[in-house]
Amino acid sequence: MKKKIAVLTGAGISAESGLKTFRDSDGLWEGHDVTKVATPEAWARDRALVLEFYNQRRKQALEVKPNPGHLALATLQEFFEVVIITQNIDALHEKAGSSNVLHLHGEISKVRSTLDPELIYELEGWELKEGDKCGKGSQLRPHIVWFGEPVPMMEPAIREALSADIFIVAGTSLVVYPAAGLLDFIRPEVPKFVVDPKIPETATGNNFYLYEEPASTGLPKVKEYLIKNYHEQIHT
Ligand code: BV8
Repeated sequence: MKKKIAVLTGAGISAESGLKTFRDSDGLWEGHDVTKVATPEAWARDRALVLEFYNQRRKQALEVKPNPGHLALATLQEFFEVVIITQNIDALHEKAGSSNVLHLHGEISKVRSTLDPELIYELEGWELKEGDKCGKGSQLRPHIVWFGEPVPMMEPAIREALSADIFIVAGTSLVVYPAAGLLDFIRPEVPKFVVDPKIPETATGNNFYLYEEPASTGLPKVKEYLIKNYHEQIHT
């Protein structure tokens, strides 16, 4: 029976692929505070600005490649059952080969009806425009969880955290809730690993194995450590 690894990732794991993080110095989008643009109020007040914000990010997300951090997590699937719970809206985990990815905050390549939230489409290309409508004739919006909106994937994510034998946190400042609250559902006996050049407050003094370094070097080390210490070699 393969041990189960749950991984919580954030913007930091995509940083070395070229996608900006939210809270590092230059911030995500020059001059705009994400928590002001990624909201239903902004969508109601200035739809063109919000569409442009996501069109720019979608264009970038379509061009970037996974880095050794994403690839190390994909390789772990050969030795363990792995579920990736990501706050990221890019598809770099999937491009790296991870087959069980749960997007807490939505996906940049998807759009949905503003009339019927069940109507979700894969967007062709990078541009969603004013006037692009769903099958029922209402404007399409990014299939993204904005600040102030509920996180429907939190339930399944909690179930995954509760049943994990090993937990890895990589590239997240653990500032955004309820995502960061996932840590409260890890069983006490479960070994926890964190990979981040600036270990987040929540992970210090909370008996994490600390890898104070970027994802591209830290996650391959965690992968090696887990295979050596937690993968039963099936002696044929
Ligand atoms: C909700 C999609 C209620 C958008 C996102 C006051 C206090 C506490 C909470 C709140 C508060 N006021 C409001 C809230 C709630 C709010 C929240 O948490 N706000 C924060 C800002 C305080 N949360 C919400 O609004 C959520 N909804 O609560 O709804 C509700 C319930 C029922 C009914 C109605 C309403 C919704 C939150 C989801 C928002 N959407 N994303 C988009 O992407 O455009 S969140 C956004 O932040 C991204 O998803 C991102 O992933 C996420 C978290 O950021 P991180 O991923 O952690 O990125 P960050 O830059 O912060 O950190 C990067 C880390 O990487 C750093 O640690 C850095 O050191 C590290 N790093 C850098 N380089 C590397 C690296 N690591 C490894 N390798 C490297 N090379």
